[in-house]
Amino acid sequence: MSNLEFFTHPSPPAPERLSEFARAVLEGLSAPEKRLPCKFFYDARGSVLFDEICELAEYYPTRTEMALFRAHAVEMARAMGEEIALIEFGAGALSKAELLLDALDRPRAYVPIDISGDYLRAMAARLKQARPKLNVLPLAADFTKPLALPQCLSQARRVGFFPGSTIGNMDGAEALAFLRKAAAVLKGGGMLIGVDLIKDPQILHAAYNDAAGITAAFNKNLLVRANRELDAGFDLDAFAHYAFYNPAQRRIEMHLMSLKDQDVTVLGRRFHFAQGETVHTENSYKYTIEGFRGLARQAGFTPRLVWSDKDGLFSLHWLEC
Ligand code: AVJ
Repeated sequence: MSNLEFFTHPSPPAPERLSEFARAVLEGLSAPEKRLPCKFFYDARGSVLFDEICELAEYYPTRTEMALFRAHAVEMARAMGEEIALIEFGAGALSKAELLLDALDRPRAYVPIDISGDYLRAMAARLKQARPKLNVLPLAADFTKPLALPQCLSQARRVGFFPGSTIGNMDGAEALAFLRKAAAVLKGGGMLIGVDLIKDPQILHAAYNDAAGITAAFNKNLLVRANRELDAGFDLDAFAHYAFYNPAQRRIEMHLMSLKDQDVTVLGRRFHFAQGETVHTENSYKYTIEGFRGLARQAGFTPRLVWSDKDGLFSLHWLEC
């Protein structure tokens, strides 16, 4: 190998030196059906785009769930109990927890967990300013991995909080495994969990294909992130946002579709995309109320109260463990 070749074609970095995102992209684009895990949407820009999605007219889950908190926070807080440690999985902007925290009887701690570290610290600092007496313990972590809770919580009644139907991003086996682990960590307490419901597919379709194109930008942000962090060469105009409801699987699927035959380089490796080929970027599973209660039971929870809006769009479940 000549020197020139050495410099123009550096060998790809050894796998163990790569970031988790890098490994996921290389692996996901090498698979026969290309895929990327949805958790990588949430860099700083992705977290802001997600907040914008939550404000969209077409995106019913956030406002429906917020209305359920406003209407039933007192009843929810009573079920959760007094002096609890509230542990939120995927806390985002913390806006849902605020409604609950107002209703809770002397909460001992609020532990927001989020993968978007800088965003989480900024949101936690803002919450701390608004509520100086609340013990806010932000944890920048991937909650799908084993995680260590602060030692000081071992004696407290621990209650999980998992709103937004984030559980919908997991397939059945992943959801069951997550709920089992949560039940072990929260033993003696419980969990309040938001679950999106099966409904008219046109409502679902609109929610993931908004007119303003924010969901498309959120989806394509994966490519923007790869271009920035992995020296990738994705042409954003050569990929389309593609989201649809798959009724057999009871899920919304999001994909990025290649609009032409093309090769894209990522970390010095070349990947081919045929015209019409897709990268599967997210699933968002929808449940029936009874179906979800069955899953919770299988995971070792006892399902108790359920709250739902009159149109049956969204549900909140209080589970004991
Ligand atoms: C993060 C699970 C609430 O599945 O609805 C929104 C993410 N993706 N629009 C969902 C999302 C596209 C969202 N959750």
